[in-house]
Amino acid sequence: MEDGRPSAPRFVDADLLIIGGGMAGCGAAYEARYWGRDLRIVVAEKAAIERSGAVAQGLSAINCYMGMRWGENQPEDFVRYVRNDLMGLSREDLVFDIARHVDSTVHLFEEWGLPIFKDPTTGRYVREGRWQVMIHGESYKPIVAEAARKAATEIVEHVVVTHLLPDSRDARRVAGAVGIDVRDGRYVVFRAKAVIVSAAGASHIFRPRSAGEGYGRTWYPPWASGSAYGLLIPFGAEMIQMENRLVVTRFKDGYGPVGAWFLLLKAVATNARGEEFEKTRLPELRERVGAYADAKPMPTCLRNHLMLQEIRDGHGPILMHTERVLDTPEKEALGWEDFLNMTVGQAVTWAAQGIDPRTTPSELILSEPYVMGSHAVCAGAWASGPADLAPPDYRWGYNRMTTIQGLFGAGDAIGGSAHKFSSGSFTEGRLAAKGAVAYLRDHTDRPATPHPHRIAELQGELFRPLDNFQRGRSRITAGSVHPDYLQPMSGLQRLEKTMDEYAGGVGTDYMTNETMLNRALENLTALRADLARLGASDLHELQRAWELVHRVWTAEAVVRHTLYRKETRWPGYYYRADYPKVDDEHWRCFVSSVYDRHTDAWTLSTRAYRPIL
Ligand code: SFD
Ligand code: AMP
Repeated sequence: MEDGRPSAPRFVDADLLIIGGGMAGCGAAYEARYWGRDLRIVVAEKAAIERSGAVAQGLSAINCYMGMRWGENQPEDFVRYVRNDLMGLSREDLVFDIARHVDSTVHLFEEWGLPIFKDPTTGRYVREGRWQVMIHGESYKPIVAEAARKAATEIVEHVVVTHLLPDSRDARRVAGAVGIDVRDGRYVVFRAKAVIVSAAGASHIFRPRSAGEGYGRTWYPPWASGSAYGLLIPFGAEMIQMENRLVVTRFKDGYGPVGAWFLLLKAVATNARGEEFEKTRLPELRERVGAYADAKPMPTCLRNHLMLQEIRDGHGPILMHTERVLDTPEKEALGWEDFLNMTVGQAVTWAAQGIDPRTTPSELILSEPYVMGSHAVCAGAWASGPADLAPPDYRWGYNRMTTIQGLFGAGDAIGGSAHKFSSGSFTEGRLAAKGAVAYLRDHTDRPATPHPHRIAELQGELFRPLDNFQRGRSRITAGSVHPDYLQPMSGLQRLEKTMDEYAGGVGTDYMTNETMLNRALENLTALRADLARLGASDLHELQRAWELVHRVWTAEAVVRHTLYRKETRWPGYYYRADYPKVDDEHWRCFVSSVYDRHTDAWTLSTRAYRPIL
C-alpha cells in the first residue's frame, strides 16, 4: 500500500477470544484456562494489559467484597443493597451470582501479592465501608495481569478491535472479530468459536467539565471508549439500562473519589454555609421520590440530587471537610495515599492549588455522565443468567451469554448488575468464561468465517480514515478545517456538544425532555452518516477514529433508551423534565433495545423486573 502499511491480514485462531484485557478480561482468561486446559485462549487488547483499562493507574479500595468467611455479609444482603441503590431495578440473579463468588476472587488477588489492609488484632481486612476493603493498590493491575498472562495461550496487544464477525451461515452466531494493530498498521482477523466482550464502558460521551489542556481529564479514563457497547450494539445484541448513565460526586478539578472520605474517614460534606444538606433537604426529597428517600443507605443518585439542588439554589460550593478528620499523621497519610494509588491528578491538584487537606476543605462537584455497567449504574447487554437462579425468561443458554450465539460479556459489557467494581468485574469474567467453555464443549464445530471478499471489504472500511486523509489533505483550508474529512477530535467534540446540550449533560444540569432527545437523535444521525468521512493522519488517529465510532453507537443507545423511559427513575443521574416523577406502576422494568444492521432500525421494548428474594 502507498503509505507502507502491511496489506496482508494477520489471522489469529482461537477457541475462545476475549476482547479487552481489563479486570473482566483478565478474570475470563484465568478461569477459561481452569475449565479449558486444552483450549486456545486468546486475549485481544488495545493497550498492554499490565496498565490497561480503568485500573491502569491503580486503585485504593476493592469496592465489592462480602466477607462471608467472617460472617460480615451474605449475598442476599448485597442483592438488597444493589436493588436499593438502583431505585428498585436490578438483575438480581446476576448480582447474587457475583456476590456468592466475589470473595474467592479477592482471596486470589491477595495470594498473588496484592497488599490488602489488615486489622492486626482481628486479622480481618480493614473495611472502608460495608462492601469495600482498603488496598495498597498502585500495582493492582500488573498483579492481576500476571495471572492472565500465565493463563492465556496468546495475548495480542496494541490491537484495537473494531467489529465482531458473524458466522456466514448464521448471522446470529459470532465467528470472531477484526481489528488494527496500532503499532504496525496490520489488519488482524480473529477467528473464534466463542467470544467474550470485556472492552469497557465510556467516558467522553458527554462533554467533560474540563476544557482546554485539561480536556482528557475525566474520572473514568479517556481511553474507556465504550467499545463494549460499540461492538455489541451494531452486531444486534440486545441491550438494557443504557439510559442508566453514571454521574459521580468527585473532588473538583482532580476527580478524586469520595468513598474513603465519607465511609472510612467519616468526613462530612456541607454547603458553603456549613449546613448538612442531606438532612435539611429530606422532606423535599420525600415529596419527589416517596419511600426511596428513606432507603438506607441513600441511593447514590439521590445523594447527587440533593447536592445538585444545593448548588442550583446558590448554596455552593459543596465542601468536603477533610480538615475535620485528618487529625493524626496516619489519617493524613491515608488521605494522600487514597489519591496517589488511584487518582494521582487529585494529589497534584492539591499541590498545584496550595490546598493542605489538614487545614482546608476541598470542593466537591458532580461529574459529567459516564456510560458503564460496573459502578453505581448498570448499562450493558441483556445476558442469560445462572441456571440455579435465573427466572425462566432471564435464561436461554449459558451464563452471561448475550442474545447472540457464542457471544458472551463481562464487566462493563453486561447490563442490570451494578456495583461489581474491579473485583466483581473480574469475577464476572470468570463466570462468563466458565459459561463460554461449557458452550465450547457443546458446540465443537467451527463457525464459518465470512467470505474472503467480505473480509477484504471490511479491511477497506477499517483503513478508510487513512485513505480519506491522504486524498483530502491537500485541500485543507486552514489548520484543521477541510471540506473532505472529519478529524476524530472534531467528531468527538460534536458528539459531546449534542449529548451535553440535549441528552442531559452538565450544561443543562442533567435535564432533558422529549423534544431535546429528538433533537439529539437528529444530530447523531447526521454524525453517524459523517463517520464514513473520518480522516486519520496516522495510526494513532485511526484508533481515535474507531473509538469515536464506538462512542457514537453508545450515545445513540443512551438517547433512545432515555426517550423510551417516560419517568425520572434516577434523579441525580438525569431528569426527564416532562416526566419528573418515579413511576413504579409503569416503569419498574428494564428498557431494552435491539439494533438491526440489515434494516438500520432500532426496536425498543421493556423486560420485566423479577426479584429473586
Ligand atoms: O473509588 C479494548 N473503579 C473502582 N473499582 C474498585 O473496586 N475500587 C475502586 O476504588 C474503584 N474506583 C475507581 C474505579 C475506576 C476508576 C477509573 C477510578 C476509580 C479512577 C471501577 C473499576 O475499575 C471498574 O469497575 C472495572 O475496571 C471494570 O472492569 P472492565 O473489565 O469492564 O473494564 P476495564 O478494566 O476498563 O477493561 C477494559 C479493557 O478493554 C480494553 N479495550 N481492547 C481491544 N479493542 C478495543 N476496542 C478495546 N476497548 C477497550 C481496555 O484497554 C481495557 O484493558 S472508585 O472511583 O469507585
Ligand atoms: P466512590 O469513591 O465515590 O467511587 O465510592 C466508593 C464506594 O463507596 C462505592 O461503593 C460507593 O457507592 C460508596 N459510597 C461513596 N460515598 C458514599 C456515601 N456517602 N454513602 C454510602 N456509600 C458511599
